[in-house]
Amino acid sequence: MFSNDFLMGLLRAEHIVVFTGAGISAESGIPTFRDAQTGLWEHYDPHALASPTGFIADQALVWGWYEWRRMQVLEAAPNDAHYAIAELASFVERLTVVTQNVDDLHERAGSCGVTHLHGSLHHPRCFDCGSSYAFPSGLPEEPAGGRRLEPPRCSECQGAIRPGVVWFGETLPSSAWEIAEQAAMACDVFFSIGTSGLVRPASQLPERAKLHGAKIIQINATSTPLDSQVHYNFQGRAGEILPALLQ
Ligand code: BJW
Ligand code: ZN
Repeated sequence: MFSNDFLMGLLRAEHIVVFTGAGISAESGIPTFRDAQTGLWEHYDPHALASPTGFIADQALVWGWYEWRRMQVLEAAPNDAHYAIAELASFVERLTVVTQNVDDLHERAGSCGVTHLHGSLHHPRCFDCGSSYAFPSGLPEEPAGGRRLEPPRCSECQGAIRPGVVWFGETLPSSAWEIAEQAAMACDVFFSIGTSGLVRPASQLPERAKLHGAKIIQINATSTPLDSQVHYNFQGRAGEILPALLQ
């Protein structure tokens, strides 16, 4: 499956960036956003659920939906793709993992210093004053499976607590974006794994890396707009392709 040129390029790399999207967690049972039939946006309205205006319009709908998704993640386990990426760190001088995912499956597989471009399900904050909050660890006794649920209130200002994710129309956390941009511009090899590449500004990272001389490798189950730009394209399941790469 992998040519000698490809493998030698990887071995010589001083800095590898692994950029991931929802597809990497699909084999852990976490739904993607845009896959036909199974994608979240096939069944749920992104304007109502993933925008500040949606939260203002119906806080209980949004908070309940995100609690349902957080439960799914708590009940899921990392898959072979997450583990392969964590293992890759011991083969190369420098590995930067940048994810669009709001789950913590990279961390639970052993990756360190993961950059979350779109925030985290596990770090809610106050909608009004921005104070950070933490959930108690472990599964709650009664998971709130997609039901309407009023969000807790902020102890500082009594504002509503919101999910700690980046919604449409919101800017990405500046420190995370800076790390991702710098890493893309400095790396020799850039992996794009399990992302449709449709959401900006994250989708611009592979192009940025290529402009600065990196080899671009894509692993995705379906074709994407990146297909014509990459040096190596592996179409298939990340949980099969990545472990084969490291054998
Ligand atoms: C596998 C696999 C397996 C499956 N193995 N592969 C017009 C109107 C309004 C806004 C815009 C507009 N035009 C552009 C914008 C900007 C907007 C945007 O890009 N929209 C486009 C969708 C059009 N972007 C933003 O708003 C961003 N902010 C911004 O631009 O700020 C500046 C600004 C501010 C104000 C005004 C204007 C500009 C913020 C984007 C935030 C995205 N948020 C979400 C939700 C996060 C919270 C949550 O989880 O609910 O992030 S949307 C959703 O998409 C989520 C994901 O991180 C993101 C990317 O999705 P991803 O990961 O690529 O998943 P999929 O499902 O798309 O793809 C999965 C792939 O895996 C598929 O290809 C499968 O085939 C594959 N796969 N199984 C390998 N086993
Ligand atoms: Zn507050």
